[in-house]
Order: sequence, then C-alpha cells, then structure tokens
Amino acid sequence: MENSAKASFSGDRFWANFLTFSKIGALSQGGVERPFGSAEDLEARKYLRDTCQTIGLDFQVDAIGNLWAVMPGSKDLPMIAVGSHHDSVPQGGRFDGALGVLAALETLQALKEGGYQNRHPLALVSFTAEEPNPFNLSTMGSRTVAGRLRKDTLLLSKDWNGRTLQDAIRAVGGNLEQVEEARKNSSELGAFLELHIEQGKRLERAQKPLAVVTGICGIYRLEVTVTGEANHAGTTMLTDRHDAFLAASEIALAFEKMLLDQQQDELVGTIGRFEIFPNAANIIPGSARFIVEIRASSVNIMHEMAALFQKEAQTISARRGVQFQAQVILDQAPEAMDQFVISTLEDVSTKLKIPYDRLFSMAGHDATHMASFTKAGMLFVPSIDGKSHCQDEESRLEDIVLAGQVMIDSIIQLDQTMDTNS
Ligand code: HGY
Ligand code: MN
Ligand code: MN
Repeated sequence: MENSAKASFSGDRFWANFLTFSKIGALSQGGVERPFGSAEDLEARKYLRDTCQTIGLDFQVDAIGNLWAVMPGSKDLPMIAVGSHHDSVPQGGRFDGALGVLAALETLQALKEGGYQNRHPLALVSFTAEEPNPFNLSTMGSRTVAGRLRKDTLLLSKDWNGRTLQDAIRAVGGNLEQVEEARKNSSELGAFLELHIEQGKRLERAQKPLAVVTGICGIYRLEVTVTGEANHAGTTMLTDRHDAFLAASEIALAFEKMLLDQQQDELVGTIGRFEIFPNAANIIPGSARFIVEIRASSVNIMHEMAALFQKEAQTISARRGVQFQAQVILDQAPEAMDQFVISTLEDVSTKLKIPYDRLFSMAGHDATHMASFTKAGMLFVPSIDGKSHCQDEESRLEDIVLAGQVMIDSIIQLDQTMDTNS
C-alpha cells in the first residue's frame, strides 16, 4: 500500500478496549483506582502486554517498568513514541492516562491495518508511576527515561512503610540495578506524543473539541513536618498547648492567602495530603505531616512562592512554639512543547477541519520530561464539567475520535518529515 494510505481511528474498537481496561481497579461510582505497584497495576500491565502482543507489536518492559510496544520501521531512524500512563490517583477517573495509552494502541493498530509503511519505528509507551505514590516519586518512568532520576536515588528510595522501591519495581518486571539502560536520548527516541484529557474547563468554555498544548507547568513539592507536643485533651489548658494540627492549619491558611495575593491565573497551590499523629480524639496532636504543592508557569514565581511559604511557616511555628521542617521532594521546571510538533499537530487539525485551541497545561504529564531531550507534544480533549482526579471524570467519545485521527495523521506527517535527509 502507498505511504499516503489512510489509517482511520476506530471509535468503536477504542471504546471496547477502554471499557474493558476501565474494569481494572473499577470503583462503585464509575472511577478507577490503579496505584503504582498494586494488583491492579499488574493486571493493567498484563492486559496491555497481551493486547499488544495479539496485534503483533514487539512488547518490552524496561528497567524502571515502563511498557514499550514497538512496530519496527523500514529505516534505521529514531523511534516515534505515543502513549501516557496506566496508573491512577486514589479514587480517580477512567480517562486520566488510560485514554492516552489506549488511544496509542488504537493508533498503532489503525496504522498497521491501513498498511502504512513507517520509516521510523513507532512505539506505544505506558510509563510507570506517573501519579504521586508512597515513594514520593511521581512521573517516575518518564523521569528515568529522561535521565532525571538516577540509580543511587532510586535504590535508596523506600515508601512510608519501609518497602524498597527496588522491591516494587521488580514486581512490575523492572530492575533498578540496570536502570541506566532505561534512559534514552534523542537519537533513540525522536519524538513523543501524548493524548490526554484537559482536566479543566477551558476547552468546554471555548466550545472546542481539541487543544494543542503549548507547555506544561512547573511543580514544586515540599514534605513538611510540624512537631508540637502531644498531651491530654482534657487537662491541658488551651494556653499551655503546642498543637501541631492547629499550627499546620494556620500555615495552610497563610499559604492560601499568600497565593491569592499574587492574583495570577497560572499559579496554584494545594495541600492534598495531610496526616496528624497520633490521630486520636483525646490527644492533642503531637505532630503533623503534609505535602505542600505549588504549580506555576514561571519557575521564578514558583521558587519565590516556595521561599515565602517557608518564611511564613517559620514565623507561625515560632509564635506557636512548634518546630517546622521541610524537605523538597520535587522541583520540576515548566517545560515548553516542541515547536515542530506543535506546528505538525496544528497543521493536521487544520487539514482535518477540526477547530482547536492552544492551551498551557496546569496539570503535570510525562511529556514534560520527554520534552527535556526530544521533540514532545500533547493533545487535549475536553473534560466534561472540567472534572478530573475524581470518579466523575468524563470525556466524549466523539471528541476522542477527532483527537485520535489527529494523532494518527500527525504521526504519519512526522514520520515523513522528520530526518528526511537520513
Ligand atoms: O498531578 C498531575 O497534574 C498529573 O495528573 N499527574
Ligand atoms: Mn493525573
Ligand atoms: Mn495523567
């Protein structure tokens, strides 16, 4: 068949696969829970392996547990990869990550059936542990591929129960002793594309079925411990207390005010994980441990906010007679998507007469790390009512089919225009 052969994204086949995949870790209110290293993670990996092998893709698991399913190319050229992640947040939705992986599967299957003769090897990739996890290493798989997480850090990593990361990685088919082999450079991986839900309301408001992503926000996380004094909840006078929960609460409200005072759309912050100890009704909390997250489109503002937070938290802690300690667990700069990939996605959308928006992502993605060493780009489809990281997450199949077709045609265009001198 000619190289101009048409490959069509099948909404029916994608949806059938998606519904089957959504049963893995399914929750009662329509969402899923597939945390890294869980039985559901293993089941999702098995499903992807079996499905990829059935359609004749060469399936491999790298040393950090990323899944790669390759369709060889006719030339000795860098690979073009398409994919996302299959893990989920606790009580998450069906679409975050899984959409991109299953759309990649449909894309490769459609190209194969369409008889497309690809010059570059094409690959589906599903990255390990994109979401936050007990090892405090989100986007673990893509960061490792980009060389941003090193063997010594990974080998030392343990979860809050003392389980080693090596143990968890071995269980998903990887091995940290060989983790350097998972790293790729631009001569091995020439481009990366990710289809994802928007996770916000901007596309719905703009009434557009598609967005080409221009860049991805920076994310900064601190693990904070506030240490006060545990004591009897009845006999300790209010004025004699050093309540770690109340100190942490005042710190949290000061954090919100500090961010609101900036009056910037592309600056947000969240305390989404919070624990108090010993967590009993009749004991004044002795300590609190929580994760403070800041996201911004500007690395300077992100760092300014982080410094201001620490200053204000220290002031509050000193006044309340508690100790404040903070450890940086993530300091990830914003990243622009590749201009050549952006132009390709826009050109293809225009040729297909699909209206699109341009969006900067305030959600984090594996593409941010791919962009550090290769040409990376992303497409977003609308999230109904802007809901994500919750069980109500929904997107429309008709929008996914349009985005899927843009993905297929963009891969063809990249395959034909990249490395044309080779
Ligand atoms: O946290 C994020 O933005 C992503 O969904 N992991
Ligand atoms: Mn997510
Ligand atoms: Mn995601």
